[in-house]
Parts: sequence; structure tokens; C-alpha cells
Amino acid sequence: MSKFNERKQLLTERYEALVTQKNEPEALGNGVFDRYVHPVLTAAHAPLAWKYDFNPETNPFFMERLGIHCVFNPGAIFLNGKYHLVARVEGNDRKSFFAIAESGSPVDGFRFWEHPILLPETSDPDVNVYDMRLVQHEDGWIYGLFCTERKDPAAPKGDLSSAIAQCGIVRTKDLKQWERLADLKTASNQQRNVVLHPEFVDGKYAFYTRPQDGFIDTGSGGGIGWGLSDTIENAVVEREVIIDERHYHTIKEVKNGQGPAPIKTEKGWIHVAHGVRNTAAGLRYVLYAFLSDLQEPSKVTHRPGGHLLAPEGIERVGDVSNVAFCNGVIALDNGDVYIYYASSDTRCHVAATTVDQLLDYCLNTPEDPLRSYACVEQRIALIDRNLQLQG
Ligand code: M1P
Repeated sequence: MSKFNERKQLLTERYEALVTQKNEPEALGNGVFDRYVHPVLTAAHAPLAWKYDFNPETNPFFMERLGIHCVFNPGAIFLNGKYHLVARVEGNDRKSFFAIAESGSPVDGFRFWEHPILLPETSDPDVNVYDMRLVQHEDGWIYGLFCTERKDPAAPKGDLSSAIAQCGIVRTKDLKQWERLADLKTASNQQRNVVLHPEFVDGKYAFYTRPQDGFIDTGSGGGIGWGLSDTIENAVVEREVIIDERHYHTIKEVKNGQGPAPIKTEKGWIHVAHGVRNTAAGLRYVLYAFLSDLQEPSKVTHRPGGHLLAPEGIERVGDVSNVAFCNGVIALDNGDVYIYYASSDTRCHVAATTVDQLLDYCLNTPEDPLRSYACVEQRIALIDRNLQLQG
């Protein structure tokens, strides 16, 4: 058999084994959610046709021509009875793009559609696009809000890293035809992690934002912001208020950002977000949760202390290590919730939970008391209650 045929056959077999691999929850879990053992999407889930030239004349070694480096930070939506992930796919050339993977199961069997999304550009083309948040809005459209990045025109000569990040907006009815709208306008130099609230608020489109001064540093900005816009076609948030602030010596001391659109429940809106702190080994990203008022979604009512989910084991290692990031959840009508999160900017995972569990977590996990002494008092109170129960 030729090198070409041998490699093509072996790689096809390996690919099929990967995409048909069954997933299973880890034993016991923590009572809040069940992590699944295998990632749901990785770079190896990218179809061979995306990477290899299938012509033996022009590719006798069956060599990768356009490599895929990682697949992470997926938006998520349940549509037409199928689970859809709009993943951030990064080629070996460092450019990210979006591609849809679909499965009949929430935890395994995800296969990419034949083609990635050719996202329409604005008159000022994006250099890089990533982290789409999908929202089924009550106006009837599915919106995808994502980060669009372009070189900072004010960067000094020779600075080829500084960028301006802003919020791009597309909409669709079927995940196939995408209409590009104008980028969101706010007063902030930089916007990442912008999310559309699924319902109108005071008759307007409502956005969770993350204003910051620099591309990486929040500067005087930061925190999860909130603002309203009259229209979505040319969305402008004139007044931005911070609804979830950063705080010294917490899991969100450096920065934080709204994850996916919040989940509506009888007791309020459940939010999954990410918090970032600094360490000697660099930034560490974890997920946290909070609850906001059902009628006034910008009013946070419960702030469970600490992280909801932190990167563990192999999740801690990757292209950007020590990162857990989430911009996609699926909440089903029966109360089941699937949290799709990525680890270390490399691969996508799923953790299963329910609205009841997340509500219990938000309503009954004490807030971070912000000082070691007060944390010990909090823990002693728990121990003493338990000792009393044990008699
Ligand atoms: O590398 C970690 C994450 O960094 C950014 O998140 P934030 O804006 O909160 O710093 C994003 O680029 C995200 O995609 C990435 O996972």
C-alpha cells in the first residue's frame, strides 16, 4: 500500500474511533455538577478534509497542509432536537474561526459540519474572531456575539501585539445563513466577553459587557458591565454600569467576564462567568456563578464565594495553561443543564448539572468573606452545625 493510502486509512480509522467514543461522568463528582471524562471536542475532531490534501499526486506523503492547533471556547445551543457547539477553531496560523459541531447527545458524538462558518466581515475586516455567545432572543433571532480583534492603529511602530478588541454581532435563524450587523459601540477602548440578554429589558436590547482600558490589562476598568441599546442593527450602549466588580484577593481580582447568556429560572437568572487572578505561574482562569433578579437581571442577588469549576489534571495544561473558560451552556426544558467549558485554550469539555443544583449552589453557598479570619469563622460555623447534627 502506498504511503498516501496507508496514512489516509489509519488516520480515518483513528478519527472515526475518536468521534464515536462514548463519554461517561467521573465517579461521584462534587454534588454541584458531574464532569465528563473525555473532552467533547479537540483539535483531532477537525475533519481530515480540513487539513489534508486528498490528492495523491500533489500530496504523496499524505501530509497536513493546513493544520488545526486547538478547538476551544464553544458557544452552545439546542436546536431542532440537536446539541450544537459553535467552537473557536484555531489554525496553525493562529487565526481563529468558528465551526459548528452537532450531536444527538449532549456529552459525546460531536461531529463538525462539512464547512466552517465563513463569517461575513464589516467594512473594517476582523483580523481574528473568537468566543461566540449564542442567544436565542425573544425577538425571534439567534444572535452570535463574539470578539473581533484588529491591530491597534495607535500602537507604536514595531509593536505588533497591541490590538483593539470589540464586540461583533451576527444573527441567524438556522445556524447556516449568518447576517453581520454593525459592531457594538460603547465608550470603552476594549470590549471582550460581551453577551446579549435573551429578553428585552425596558423594551431595549440588554448587554453584559466587559469594559477595560488595555487589551490584556483592565486598568481602571473591568468587572461585568451592563447597558441597554434601542436597536440591535446599530447597537450602541451609552451608559454602562458595573454589576459584578473585581475584588482584591479573590478569584476575580485581575478580571472577570460574563460566560454565556444567563439561564432563566423561577428564582432569578443563573450566570456562569469567569474570574482571573494572578500567580507566579501567570494568570489563572476559573468559572464562578452568581444569581440575579428575575425582574431586574442587572441586580445581583446572590454571589457564592470562590470558584464553581477550576481547571483540574490535564485541563491545567495547554496552549495557555491554567485556564477554564465557558461561553456556552445548554439548559433543557426538563431542567438539565450542560456546561460546555474549555481548558487551557486547547479543548472543550462538558459538565452536567441541573437548574435545581445550580440554584441550590447559588442560594446556599456563602459569599466570600474576603479575609482569612472571617473564612475560618465561616467554616467553624459549618463544622459546629454538623457536630450538633451528629449529636
Ligand atoms: O487565554 C484565556 C482567555 O483570555 C481571554 O479572556 P479575557 O478577555 O477574560 O482575558 C479570551 O481571549 C479567551 O478567549 C481566552 O480563553
